[in-house]
Amino acid sequence: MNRRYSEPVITGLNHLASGKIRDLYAVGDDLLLVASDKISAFDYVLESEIPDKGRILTQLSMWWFKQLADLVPNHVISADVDQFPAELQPYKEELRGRSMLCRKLAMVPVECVARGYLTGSGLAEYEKTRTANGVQLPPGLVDGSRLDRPIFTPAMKGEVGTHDENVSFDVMAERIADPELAAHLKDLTLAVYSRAREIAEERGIILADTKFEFGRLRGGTLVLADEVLTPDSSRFWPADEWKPGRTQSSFDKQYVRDWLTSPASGWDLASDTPPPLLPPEVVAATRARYVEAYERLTGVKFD
Ligand code: Q0Z
Repeated sequence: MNRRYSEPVITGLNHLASGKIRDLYAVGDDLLLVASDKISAFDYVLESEIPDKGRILTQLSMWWFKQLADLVPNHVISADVDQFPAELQPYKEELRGRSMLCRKLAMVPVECVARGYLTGSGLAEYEKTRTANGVQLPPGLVDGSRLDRPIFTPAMKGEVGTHDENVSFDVMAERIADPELAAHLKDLTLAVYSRAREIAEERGIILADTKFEFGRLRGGTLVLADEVLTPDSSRFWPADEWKPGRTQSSFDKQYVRDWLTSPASGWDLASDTPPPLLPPEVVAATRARYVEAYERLTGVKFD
């Protein structure tokens, strides 16, 4: 697959790592997580950016951390650039709204996925064996079916360049060699997801599934890390379009996917060539969807 990784956006900072669309820097003993405006689709990072996407997703993550604070502590020290350490002040306008200063944790090497609706890799396994990550599910479920009881479907790093591998709870517990930690991860993941699913549902957004990352403080306290419950770490579906039995519309990326796979784009998904630039109207419509998700969930206008 032809993936292009971003250059670290802020020269002058101690760059540690980059994801497809985010960058991580060391700041003293802490970490700075910076969200870009980049967007991925069909496993490509697109040439076009979505204005304000990094700020929207960072503010949404911060809002969720506050909603969840009674269930789990989180890694955030501050997302207010005016409170950042002196060494970051030269970059504050670049960082404003889209960065979080975080405690550095010992990360648990498990992608903690919760699913409240069946789709994607969960559906694929279900269709073969009526299980997801080894968990038995009721008969008759189809793409997009709601699960009355959300399930924990952990994933772990496979070979480099491949997607994470879904594993059963027992395999995950074996691999981390800590059954108590495994049980704690499952309980926290399901508690946090269930709370979030309920909140989102009240606001017309289906949070089909989500991925959490946890780490531990010195002393062992389990802490929720990374970004949380954004459209980049979760599947968001518009509730008013939900119809089990077909691929659901993506709350945020549907315009991008529809245009890229339409004749208008001139692009062939099977071609192994990178996707073209998005037309301005697709960029604008997509930005509007991110803003709408933020505003519907938080009830706050995005400035
Ligand atoms: C998160 C990632 C990104 C690349 C490491 N609080 C933490 N303590 C220790 N490690 C991490 C965190 Cl959040 C950590 N990632 C994911 C984010 C770019 C990779 F922006 N990697």
